[in-house]
Amino acid sequence: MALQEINFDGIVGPSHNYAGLSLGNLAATKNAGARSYPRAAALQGVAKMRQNMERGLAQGFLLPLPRPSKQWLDEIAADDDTDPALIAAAWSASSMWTANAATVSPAPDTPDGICKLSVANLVTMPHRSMEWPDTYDQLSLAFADPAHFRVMHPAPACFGDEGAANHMRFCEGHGGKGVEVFVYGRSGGPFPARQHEQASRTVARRHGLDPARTVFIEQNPEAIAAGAFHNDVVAVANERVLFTHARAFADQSAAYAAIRAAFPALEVVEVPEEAVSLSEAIGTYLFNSQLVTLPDGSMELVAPGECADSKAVTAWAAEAVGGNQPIRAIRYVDVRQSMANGGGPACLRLRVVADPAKVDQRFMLDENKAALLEDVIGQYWPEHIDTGEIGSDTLAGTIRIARAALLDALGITELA
Ligand code: SUG
Repeated sequence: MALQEINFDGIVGPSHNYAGLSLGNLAATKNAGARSYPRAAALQGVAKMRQNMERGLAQGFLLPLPRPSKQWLDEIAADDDTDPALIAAAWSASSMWTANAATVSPAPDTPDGICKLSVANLVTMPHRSMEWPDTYDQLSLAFADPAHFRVMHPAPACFGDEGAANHMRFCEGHGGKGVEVFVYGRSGGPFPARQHEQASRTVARRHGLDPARTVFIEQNPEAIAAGAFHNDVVAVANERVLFTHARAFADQSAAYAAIRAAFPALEVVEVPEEAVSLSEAIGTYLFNSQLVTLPDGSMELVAPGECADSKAVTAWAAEAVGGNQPIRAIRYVDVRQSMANGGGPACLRLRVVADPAKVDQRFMLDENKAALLEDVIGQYWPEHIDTGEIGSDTLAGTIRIARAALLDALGITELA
């Protein structure tokens, strides 16, 4: 069985907008009320997927969830006097950030050799808390083969869980046994700690992970307070490499020691505060890059275009990349529409180590399907949305038709 890392990118939904719903997510807050461009946003996402696919990486995708959510609006008994933020919650396209869809423990890490996917409850933010039932249905369809996958319900809602955004896996090669690292928050100054320790521990127990190969680390409260609402804003892992800001964890050297005790081959690429400050790291999303292993075995950082505009980041990259550390190249991608809501290249993808042949093929990308996605998006996705249009019946109709056209084109009618 050929286990590979497959990146499942979320297709940016036709309701993509900037309602400023995520407290502690500085980009989303700063851009509240701005005009969004859903068509451009979704095409930027497809272009990123295409680039990764063209480099020989396995690429899948997940579909936007049904929005505006009728169920949510019914549940809160929305009326004309309801807080606009609660109405806007029903319209968020936040499921595009599939790093928050689930936590994935690949087959080599679980006792029964079945890949476990625990859907995240995302309870800290109202607009995200409504995602999980539809995410569960979609993952159950994409990963339906019970001989290889088990999709699991979220951890109890009293423990906030934000999925793979706070989870890292170290291994010699993706298909081998891994050491899984869960990063949780305890406090974050004025902002909520969205990943609770007990959610991480619950997921690890449910996946049956070997305690000797499982590590729990606290996120630096200063990082949360500075806008790192998920750990993947300040650290990313690939195979034996941890690429991290020096202020990502509550106790940085203890964090490295704990990982190294379970995974002695660990290589840390740490970016010091003097090279790239925490606030510059959060502003550019340097650590929300995808760190990928190319078919020739070398590692590439797929970084947001915003990094290319930062003197500090480009100076760091000029010295580090090609130097005495394992990241051999840096490639900038334009995902500016997603970035303006606090979602970089790594937020937009859920990593699943599996045999691509065992996944429902309708969720795997190839050249024809990429062209099909571009056609449907070009034809149906709204060109722009102003926040004042949120709540409009006409726009709701356009958004529903757009999603239906996509499901129809892909033949994924079970999710209609
Ligand atoms: O949950 N933004 C998302 C961004 C998620 C990024 N994901 C990772 N770091 N893995 C969030 O804060 C803003 C949407 C709005 O305001 O409508 C938003 O939900």
